[in-house]
Amino acid sequence: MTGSLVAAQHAARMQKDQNGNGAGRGTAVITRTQTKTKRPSLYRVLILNDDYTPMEFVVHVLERFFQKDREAATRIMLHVHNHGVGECGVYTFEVAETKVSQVMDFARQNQHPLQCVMEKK
Ligand code: TYC
Repeated sequence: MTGSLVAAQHAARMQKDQNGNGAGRGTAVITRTQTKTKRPSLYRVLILNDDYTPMEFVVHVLERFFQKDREAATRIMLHVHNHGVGECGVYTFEVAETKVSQVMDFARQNQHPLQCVMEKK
């Protein structure tokens, strides 16, 4: 066998397939069976201070919708009272949206002007 034929056969065996795999010809490779996972964007849910909503109502909101114990709820409420705004929790978009709606509906039902908003982290 000539040297050039041996070299051509070797080159054919080493040829990469269309997926860029170098295992040899006639191979098929599944490049990705699993869908690529992406971390979801996160959103802060915030409450705003006002002059009229009772402190006890805000503490109740934090316990009821944000699973805070009384101590944590009181700390957050006082932070908002003193600084104007504070974080209730961090959630994915749909959960944050639901929390905001629940708080706004509950405040309105009880005729308090409490405001709740979300912001992208
Ligand atoms: N500033 C209110 C008051 O003095 C209490 C309050 C706290 C209201 C937090 C809203 O998000 C709030 N009664």
